[in-house]
Amino acid sequence: MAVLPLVIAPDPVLKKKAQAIDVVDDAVRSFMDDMLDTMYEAQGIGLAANQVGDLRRILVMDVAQKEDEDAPKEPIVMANPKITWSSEELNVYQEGCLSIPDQYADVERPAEVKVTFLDRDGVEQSVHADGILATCIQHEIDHLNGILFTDHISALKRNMMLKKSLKIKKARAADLE
Ligand code: GNR
Ligand code: NI
Repeated sequence: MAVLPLVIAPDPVLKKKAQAIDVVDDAVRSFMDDMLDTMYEAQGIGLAANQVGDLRRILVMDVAQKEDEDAPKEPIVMANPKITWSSEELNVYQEGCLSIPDQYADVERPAEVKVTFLDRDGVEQSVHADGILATCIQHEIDHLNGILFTDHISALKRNMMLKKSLKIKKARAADLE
C-alpha cells in the first residue's frame, strides 16, 4: 500500500493512450491498491493510471463518499474498461480533476453508460451506471484515452485552466504549496 505522486497538467503522460493489460496478477492488484490509496489521500472520487504516470488501462473509483465522508468505503477497480452502450439522454455535472487542481467546469456527457471490465480478480463484469458514477466512469476512461475534461469545454476556458494548473504545478515543484 502506497500513496503515489500525482501527475499535474500539462504533462505528456496525460495525453497518451493507456494500453490494455493481459492478466490481472498480484502486481496489477498491488498497483490497483496503491491507486486507491492515492485517490483516497487526495480526496478524489476517481483516478486513472495516467494520473500516476502509468500507461496501463486501469482506473479506480469510489463515489460513495462524495456526499458523506463517513459513509463506508465502496472501492471500485476496473481493468480494460469498455463502454458498450451510452444513453441518448445527456447530463451536465460540474467536473474537477486531481491533475488540474482547483478548477471546475460544467461538462455534458451521456447520462447513463454500460461498461464491461475486468475486476480485481480478473473476472469480466459489466455495470449499468447512472448519476455521478456514469460521469466518473467516462471521465476516467477519457484519461485512459489521453483526454482531459478540459477537452470538452471551450478553448478559451481550457487554456485558462491549463495555465492556472501549470502555475500550481510550478508552485508545488518549488514546494511553495
Ligand atoms: O475527484 C474527482 N471528482 C470528479 C467530479 C466530477 C466529475 C469527475 C470527477 S473525477 C475527479 C478525480 C479525477 O481527476 N479523476 O480522474
Ligand atoms: Ni481526472
